[in-house]
Amino acid sequence: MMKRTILLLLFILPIVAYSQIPFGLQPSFETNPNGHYSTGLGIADINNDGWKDIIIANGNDMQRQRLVVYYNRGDGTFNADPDWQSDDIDYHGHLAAGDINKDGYVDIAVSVYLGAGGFGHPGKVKIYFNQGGELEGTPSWVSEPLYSFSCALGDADGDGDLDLAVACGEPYHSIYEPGRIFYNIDGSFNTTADWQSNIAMGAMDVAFGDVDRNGFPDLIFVCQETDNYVFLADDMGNIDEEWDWYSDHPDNYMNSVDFGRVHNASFPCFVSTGNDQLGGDGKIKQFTFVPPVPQHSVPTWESNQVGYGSGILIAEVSGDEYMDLLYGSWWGPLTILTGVCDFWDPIPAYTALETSVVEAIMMSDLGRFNYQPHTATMKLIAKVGTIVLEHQQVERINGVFVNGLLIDKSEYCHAEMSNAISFKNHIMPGSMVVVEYDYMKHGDIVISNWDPGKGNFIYYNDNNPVGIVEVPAGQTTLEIRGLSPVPAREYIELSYYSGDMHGLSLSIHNMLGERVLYRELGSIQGAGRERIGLQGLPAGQYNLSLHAGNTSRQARFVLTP
Ligand SMILES: [Ca+2]
Ligand SMILES: [Ca+2]
Ligand SMILES: [Ca+2]
Ligand SMILES: [Ca+2]
Repeated sequence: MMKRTILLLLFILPIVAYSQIPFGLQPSFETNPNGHYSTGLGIADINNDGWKDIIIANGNDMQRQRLVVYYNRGDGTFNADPDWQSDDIDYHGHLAAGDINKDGYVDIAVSVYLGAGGFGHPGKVKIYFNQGGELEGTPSWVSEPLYSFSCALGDADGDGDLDLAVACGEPYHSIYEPGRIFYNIDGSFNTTADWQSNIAMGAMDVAFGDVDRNGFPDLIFVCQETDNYVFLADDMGNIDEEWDWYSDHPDNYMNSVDFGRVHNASFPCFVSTGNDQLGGDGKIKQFTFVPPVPQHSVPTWESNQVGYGSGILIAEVSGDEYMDLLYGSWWGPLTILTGVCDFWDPIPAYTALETSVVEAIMMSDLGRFNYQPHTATMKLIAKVGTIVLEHQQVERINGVFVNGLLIDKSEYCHAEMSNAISFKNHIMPGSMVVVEYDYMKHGDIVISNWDPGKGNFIYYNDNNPVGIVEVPAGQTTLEIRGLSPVPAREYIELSYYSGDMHGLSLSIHNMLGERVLYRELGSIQGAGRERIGLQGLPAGQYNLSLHAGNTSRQARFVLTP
């Protein structure tokens, strides 16, 4: 029923009025509410089938509930009820996704705001490791007690693995705590934080971002009651325990943060939603960092009043080169501001009709209809530990080459959907780095909703079809729907669609144009999958071609040793 509704909405909605914003005014899909106080949101391929799944942490400060996963049905659509749930319950806050132990499977770190006794009892942060395509039922790592509403994954010590940064504090009762970092030690963690900020904060959110552009990610905390703080990394990538910047701004009551820049020519900035439940003016603030980073600065831009501002995301949705700003609020609509110059037009370009208590907003092309392959070539003039790709939402990294050599995944790390890649061996001046990746174009919007009577929302992008596309009889179509795993090891699996009955064949060529493999797939109409063994082929880049009649489709992949 839901799929039919989606298709109808796409045709009925007045898309002319919002021609540059490709979303309908109502969610295209809503999960069953199930009484969930949904808070944490992640988009990542948990079961390694090549399709990104939706991970939701439920509970907030309302009820002890479960972490759940909705698996992608292989076409960008989802079941209305979770396909997986954790065995344990907690007052779950926000989450972070990334392959923490580098076994090829995405792991999930989750903040827990309160302890089992509720307010007055500190929560914790914990990690559910992915065991070969399924998260473990109970987290195998749990931190010391602390109040935490949010956490982030990034390289905080310049060694090319994902460390866990934790926003700490409980502003409802004016409990301030130091921010924490737990360093990744070959995939495991001490239960007591290795790093503590030298100042206590009422931090609600945390983000990694190279604020001073020294080639190493820094740490941003946004707070309620206390100021916001930035802690800079030194030239070895170690983040300072002493604060380096604070926001010069009275009555600071911030909820969520995102880091990025409005345009490739812009300086780095972070944006944060004001939430005036406890104080402040309830506006979104932007802080821009023009080097050298001062000790404190005022916002470079403010929105009109939002009120109970919550989830926020910098993403390109309007089709120009300027990043747009998506935000939500408690009992408010999804709202989109379009980027102009180095900030955002405060008059919304889009306001949804549906309201909800928005917690987190993310974007990804869930049906992989418009993954954009891109090759970034960077000649470095100074030593760096982390490179930042020009596209804000990176769907997947297909291969990383340093001075012409494909490097193994154990040599670098990146958090899911992040455009920062951190290296174990710092990249020396004069080196050439090439990154093959797919970035998001025409992404879908996913929103976690706290309302126990509302589900989580997906707004599908009007530029993409939804689900498996029905093709009228007689129309010739041929599609490569996916190649996985990326990069390939020993084999690659092709998923494809053929609209007509055709004799299908595939061939693989190396970068010299030599054909290294040819296979007949038989006469096939509809969707299919084919696993292709690659044993004996040298590591490197290859082109795969799928042929049907006079039509062919190509896709490139990387094979690692
Ligand atoms: Ca999946
Ligand atoms: Ca893992
Ligand atoms: Ca690290
Ligand atoms: Ca930095």
